[in-house]
Formats: sequence, structure tokens, C-alpha cells
Amino acid sequence: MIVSTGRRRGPATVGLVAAVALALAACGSSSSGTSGSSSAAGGSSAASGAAAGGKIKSGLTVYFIPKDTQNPYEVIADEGGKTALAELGGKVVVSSGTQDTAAAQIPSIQAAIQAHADAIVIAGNDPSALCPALGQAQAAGIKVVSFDSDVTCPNHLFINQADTEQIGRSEVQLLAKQINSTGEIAILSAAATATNQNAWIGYMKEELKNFPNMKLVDTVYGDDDPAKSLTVLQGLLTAHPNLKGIISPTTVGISTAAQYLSKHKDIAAKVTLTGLGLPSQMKAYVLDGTVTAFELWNPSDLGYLAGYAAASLASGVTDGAPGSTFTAGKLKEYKILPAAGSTGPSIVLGPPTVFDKTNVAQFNF
Ligand code: RAM
Repeated sequence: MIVSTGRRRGPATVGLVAAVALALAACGSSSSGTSGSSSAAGGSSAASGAAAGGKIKSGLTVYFIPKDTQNPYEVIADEGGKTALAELGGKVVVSSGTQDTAAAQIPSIQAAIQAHADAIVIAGNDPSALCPALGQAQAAGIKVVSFDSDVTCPNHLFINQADTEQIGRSEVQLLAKQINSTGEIAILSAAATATNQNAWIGYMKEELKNFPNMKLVDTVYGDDDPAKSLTVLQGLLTAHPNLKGIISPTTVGISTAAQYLSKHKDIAAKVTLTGLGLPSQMKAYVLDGTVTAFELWNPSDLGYLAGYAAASLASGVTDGAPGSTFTAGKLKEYKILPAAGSTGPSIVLGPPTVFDKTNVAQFNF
């Protein structure tokens, strides 16, 4: 487990600490239920935000538990959370593993309990395996917010980066435009258990029904590890010599694939790559013509919004009830949306941005 603490606006300190020696029996369990409560993050089922109000408490400690501590996207999101808590007179502790598994995140949840944190903000590497540990945290009075990648555990608020359906469908549409809606395509994803990628892939498959001449021939998983992403990419290209397009709904996957294609122009001439990428990582590959267009939201804003949501819940400023609103600093006011499908109460940051050569250099994330 790797932990870093951010206080005020000072630089983050990253250090290796010993894993908290607590029972990990719950690790890998999938015995969770879905939320039956109308209130997102409280124990009671408040029907409105009437009970909420007041000021954000100062001195709050919020544990940010990203998918892993190495992924630049997650690091930017965590920095956004640190900015939020610094504005509110509290602090963020970033803690997670180095691999995108639920097992690697459980020691960080236990550490948050030990530290009497006020809230946890977590990007789930698995929809249900984290629920027993998160339930223990809630029993200890810790508010739970998920961001980036949701969990299915009860009584939490999900901070979604953009509308899930829009992300999935628009990635297929972006690729279709570039390959004349024709040919074999594949997906280079993150971890096979990642809630966010799997939800987007579900909508990609729906959208592909509108493109009968585009055929999804494979989905491979690089676990948001650059080395593994490269290996599965190479396997994909070998297994499917007629591949026309790849969608990589992960910043790690798309940047790895773009780097490979930029060095193998013969393959890049035949295979079109799109997906979700950081403009800072993708700029070179757009400007050298390897990639035409891809999309993303601002991960820093995502972390900032999650930080404000966690602090608001921990202070009782909002009770997380659908329909209620709260103010997220520079991002202004957000409304909590009702549960829908397998997603509990949530907040959506905003629509994604499409990046191409006209704008890719303009973003600092
Ligand atoms: C990767 C992670 C993250 C996802 C982005 C688009 O960095 O998988 O969860 O939201 O890509």
C-alpha cells in the first residue's frame, strides 16, 4: 500500500508505508447487495435534503483511494481532491496499491478506519469485492463516496465523470467516423473487473447495433499497466490481421497503443485508434498523425468535485438525498441524481471533450 498526504497546497509527499496488519478475509468476496436506500451516503432514508445545511467542518481527513497510485490520470484526480480539501481547511491522504485489484485497495480502506478518517473517496477496481470493507468503514462513521469507477455497495454517492451512456456510445461514433463505419474492431480495456470500463463497453455494444458493418472481434484487458497493455495490444494485432480500429477506454491503454503505433507506421496506416486519453499524454501522437481524435473530461475537476462531495457529506451539509444540491467551490452547484439501473445516487461532472489537432495542445491535464 502506498500512502501520500496532501495538506493545504503544499507538495505531495509520497512514501511507502507498511501495510496495516488487519484481517483481509473479506478480500475477493462478492457478497454485497445493492443500495436499497433513497439516501446516498447516510444511514437514514431521508426523502429530501431538508436535514442538510450548515458549514463544511474544518480539519476533515478524506482518504482518496484511486485504482492505483501510479496511473497519471488517477494522480491528477487525486490532486484535484487535495485542492478541494485545502480550500476547505482539511486534508487528503492518498492511499492505494500498485495494481488495479480490489485486494490491493482493501488495506487502504482499513487504514482509513484506523485513522478515523471522515470520508473515503474510492475508484473501485471491482463493483462488489470492496463492499465488506467499505461497510466496516461506514459502521465506523466514515462517509463513502465513489468516483471514476463505481461500487455497488449500499449508501454511497457516486461522482461520475460524464454520462455513462454518452461515453460508451460516443467512442463508437468517433471511431465509426474515421473508418467509414466499416471493418473489424477491438477494445483494449483496463482491468476486467473495472466498473467504469465495463459499463462503457456495455453501451459501446449497444451503439454498435447501429453500425452493422462494424464487427467487434475481441476485447483485451491491460489492467491499466503499460507493460501488460502493450503485450495484449501486440497479441490483438497478431490475432486479427484485418483489424481496422481499436477503442481504448482507458488513458493507460490508449497512450500505450498510440506510442506503439507511432513507432509502427505500417500498422498505424491500417488501424485507427481512439478512446479516452489525457491530452497531455496524447498530444505528440495527435500532432504526428498517429491518432485523429479521442475524448476525456478533466480528471482534476473530477477529484475536486469528489472532494467537495465527501466534505459536504462528512459535515452534514448534504445528506446525499437525490434531488438535493450542494456547492462544489469553483465548479458551483451540483444536483444529486436519483438511482438508475445498477447505479445508486450520483452526480455527473459534465460532458466529455473531444480532442483533435485543433485543440489538443490547449489542455494542462
Ligand atoms: C484510466 C482509468 C480510469 C479511467 C480513465 C479514462 O486512467 O482506467 O479509471 O476513467 O482511464
